[in-house]
Amino acid sequence: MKVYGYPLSTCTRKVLTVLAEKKYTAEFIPIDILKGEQKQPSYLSRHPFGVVPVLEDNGFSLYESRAIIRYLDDKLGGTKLTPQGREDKARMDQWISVEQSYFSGPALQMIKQLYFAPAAGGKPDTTIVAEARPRVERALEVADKALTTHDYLAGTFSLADITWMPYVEYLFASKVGDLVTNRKYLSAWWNRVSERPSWREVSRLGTSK
Ligand SMILES: N[C@@H](CCC(=O)N[C@@H](CS)C(=O)NCC(=O)O)C(=O)O
Repeated sequence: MKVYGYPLSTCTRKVLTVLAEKKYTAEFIPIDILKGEQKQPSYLSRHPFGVVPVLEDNGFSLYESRAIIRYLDDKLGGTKLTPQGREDKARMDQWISVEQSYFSGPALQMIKQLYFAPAAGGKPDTTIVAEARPRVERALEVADKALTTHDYLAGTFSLADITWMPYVEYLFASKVGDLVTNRKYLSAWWNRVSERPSWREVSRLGTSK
């Protein structure tokens, strides 16, 4: 099995975290998105939209991180990351959809301005941050409320938690971790999930903090 990705990329990290949970070692092919390798014809033949990650498994090729992690959980042994019950599984899908629809977009807008722009020697665009921040807060508020009755988004640790984690980590790296720590249940959730050996292993790959 091969994973084409970039270790600091949030979507690559979802895939690597699932592999670590499964204790499965895939061959990692680095694609340097800062150098534009994801737009080279050789890579575009694997991913028509020119982004990472891509999974290749014995002739089967798949892109889109959320599709890849579902495939890996279904295929590989080890810790099951999809709840068995119909309602809990639907709840997991709901939270993956919430991440994609309402959280990661505005979170990445903040992260690009507050983490990546300064890291490249630039200044954050405060207008973009001001526009994105309330949308991030709204998503975190909704998650915090849900976590008052559950330790994890879908009841047990699942793919849903994994899809949220890379963005939450980058909020801390962007020095707006108070958005998380100010929310009691979300903060407790972050402490729980970020202590998992799989996440520690993936975090070590990059110096995002
Ligand atoms: N919906 C895609 C998004 C992939 C994506 O946007 N990847 C980013 C890194 S997290 C990327 O490759 N960016 C480089 C670019 O946009 O050229 C997925 O979930 O896999």
